[in-house]
Amino acid sequence: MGFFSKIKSALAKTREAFSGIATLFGLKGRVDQAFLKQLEEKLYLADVGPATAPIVERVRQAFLDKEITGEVMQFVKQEILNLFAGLDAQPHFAASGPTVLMIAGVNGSGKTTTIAKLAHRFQQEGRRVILAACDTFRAAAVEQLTIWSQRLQCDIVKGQSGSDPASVAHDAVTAALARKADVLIIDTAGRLHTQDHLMRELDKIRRVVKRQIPDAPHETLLILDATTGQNAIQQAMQFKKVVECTGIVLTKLDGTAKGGAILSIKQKLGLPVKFVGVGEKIEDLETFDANSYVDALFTS
Ligand SMILES: Nc1nc2c(ncn2[C@@H]2O[C@H](COP(=O)(O)OP(=O)(O)OP(=O)(O)O)[C@@H](O)[C@H]2O)c(=O)[nH]1
Ligand SMILES: [Mg+2]
Repeated sequence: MGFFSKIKSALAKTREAFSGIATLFGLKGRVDQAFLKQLEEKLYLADVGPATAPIVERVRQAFLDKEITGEVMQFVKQEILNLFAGLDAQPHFAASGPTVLMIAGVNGSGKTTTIAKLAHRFQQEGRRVILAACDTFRAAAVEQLTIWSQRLQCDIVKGQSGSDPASVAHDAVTAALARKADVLIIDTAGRLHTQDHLMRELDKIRRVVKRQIPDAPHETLLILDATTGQNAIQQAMQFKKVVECTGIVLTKLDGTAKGGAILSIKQKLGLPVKFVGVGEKIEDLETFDANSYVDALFTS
């Protein structure tokens, strides 16, 4: 399945929310206050959030008192697409030597699952992957990642339970360099933004990694659970204050009607969505493509 069909089925519930919007454009009538009100309501229902008002305002300016036509829908689609403009959704790789990816996000957002999916994807591309189990707070977290490494048949570097995550990261970078790995993916604890010391630790991991590979981590991906909609964005804003993030992975896009929240990510965070999680299986991770996303939203 290509991105379009996958994203289309993953967005089933979000599309239900959007289908109301698509229906609006099929109505006979005019772009008047009542129409604009309905457009606004429906965008909010899809959890588009703060991006809603500017979209409605632009439609008002461009079309007030004109007939509702396909042109209006095209305009709204383009407005939505513009929300993603100017951000590079491509993952970055090191020019030479191992690419280091650091994965951060709150408990249960889907970090470990996403790491497995990313590892699988990179392996499919012929890259040699090593995992670093830097979530040393929970023994179960290390076990979970170990099971994935066995399934994926890739190396994993881990420490004793409760050991210093930054020292595990250090060992992992050493291993990645020695074994000439292409990609090192670092799992981190599910941090709550209120836990100051945990945030400081993320920073410490970062610094330790940099000491060995100055331009690493090449990506610091923040994992956000799409089912929490606008809350995920609030969470990300807290994270961003302390951790330098380079992109977002939006997980669990399947099974939520809040997929519209993605539209306010750039506005609120200024970060690109690089990948989306569309299911629990290892292959259920897609690179994000704004055109397909917007087309899928408006396809019945
Ligand atoms: N449906 C769906 N479920 C997902 C997706 N990504 C992750 N999950 C599920 O979300 C749950 C939590 O995932 P984990 O990967 O363990 O999350 P985590 O962030 O590592 O959690 P902690 O280690 O506890 O902080 C698991 O049941 C996953 O199967 C997705 O894209 N779609
Ligand atoms: Mg985990």
